[in-house]
Amino acid sequence: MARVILISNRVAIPKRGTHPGGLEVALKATLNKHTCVWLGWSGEVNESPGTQTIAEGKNSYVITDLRPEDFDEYYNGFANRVLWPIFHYRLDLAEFSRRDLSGYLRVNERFADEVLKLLGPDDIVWVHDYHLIPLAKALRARGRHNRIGFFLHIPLPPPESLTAMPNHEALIPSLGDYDLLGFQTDGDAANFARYLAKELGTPSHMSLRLGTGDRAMRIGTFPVGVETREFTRMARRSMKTTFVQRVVDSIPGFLMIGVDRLDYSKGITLRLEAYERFLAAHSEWRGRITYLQITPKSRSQIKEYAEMEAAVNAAAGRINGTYSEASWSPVRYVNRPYSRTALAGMYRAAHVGLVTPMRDGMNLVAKEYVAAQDPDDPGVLILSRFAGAADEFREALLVNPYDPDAVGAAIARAVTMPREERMGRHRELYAALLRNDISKWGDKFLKALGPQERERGERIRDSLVS
Ligand code: ADQ
Repeated sequence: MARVILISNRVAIPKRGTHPGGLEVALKATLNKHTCVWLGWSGEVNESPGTQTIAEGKNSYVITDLRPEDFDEYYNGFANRVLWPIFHYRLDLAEFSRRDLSGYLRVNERFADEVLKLLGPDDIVWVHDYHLIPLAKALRARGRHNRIGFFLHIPLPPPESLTAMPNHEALIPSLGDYDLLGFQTDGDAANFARYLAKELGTPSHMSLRLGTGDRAMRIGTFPVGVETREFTRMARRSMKTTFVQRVVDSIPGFLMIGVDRLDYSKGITLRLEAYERFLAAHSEWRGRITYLQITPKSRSQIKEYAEMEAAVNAAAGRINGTYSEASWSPVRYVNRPYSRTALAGMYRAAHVGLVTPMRDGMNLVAKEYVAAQDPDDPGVLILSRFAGAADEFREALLVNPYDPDAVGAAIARAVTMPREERMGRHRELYAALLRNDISKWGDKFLKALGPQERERGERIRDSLVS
């Protein structure tokens, strides 16, 4: 079988403790089954960037540094100040500059040069996420005809928003140089098809001829999942550890948990407001529920993130100032990461999982929370209807995160939900998790991308991959 070349902004090297979100877990099965090379940014910034190759069993990891201007223009600039907000439906937060765009394109060219050094003719290339949209185009320009797939981990907005991005006319159609485009939900895939129909006049049924030569690009939906049964076992074991027991013992009454990177897309400020309304309307719960919000900081160099950090601090401080007593604080706000095991145990200990992003590609926290529950006495998941996970999790308490009163009412419903109902909902949610277990995710994508599919010719071109 051909090698799989994985390319993403950050690389998770085993035993080095790097945590690029859920990507490491998502790619675990692929890394185990195939011979892989995983290439990306080392996380280091310096004037004379180097590239390092680390062998680990049959796989290898190629990490390359960024120059200071690359870090500013590519990472903090175009990727996180333009693509991230626009793709999360936040046109108001996008700050476009031509300099950042050219930095973004330059780093993509550099990544393409690095890939070229190791790419064999039969290798399959799998590119991840919004940082690397033009990578296939850069590889095609270097004469490479390998199968190249792209998976977008974040949402794709409707064309009405996407077209507000300066230079979208060049960037978005460059996705046509991939053989397969994977999205988290059917809604994202449909938004992309609508963009193509509107902007390029491509027929909007999902068989697309775009890009160079006679290649047919296809699009499909591949919802990211978690390692369900393994996570359940981990949560069960972790619940018994001294660490989790201490957390449990330190909390009078019910525990409600939120776990997110500190990011405006996650809706943490409005979520706190919802909890405040719940406490105001339900005085009987004061002293009997604690909301633990675990939120490691991210992208702090970007102004919008620093502002949001201040807003979250202020909201948590206000609620604690208003409602705390000597023996109880309503909010416990923690700015640090925890191990996966510790998180699993805390999820299991929590009576309510509060996951209310304003917009999210999938949201793995919602899935981890469900996987962690005790099926005989499960907690209740409150989930934003704007998380990709809501497509699969119809039995969660689905809420509109823009409506703090409704989220507050959902908290009241969750803490009083009878056990039978909790068990019934959990059964359905768990079944949904198993249907899209992460162990099958990589295979589904690679199978759809692989050369065996190409040989089947026209028939494949006419089908939507799912
Ligand atoms: P993220 O925006 O990073 O991912 P999410 O899907 O919630 O969001 O994944 C976060 C991961 O980080 C989870 O596995 C979670 O356990 C972990 N994490 C969060 N806080 C932590 C903490 N304090 N300590 C340790 N670990 C923590 C992007 C997209 C999502 C999409 C994923 C995967 O934005 O929509 O679901 O990629 O495709």
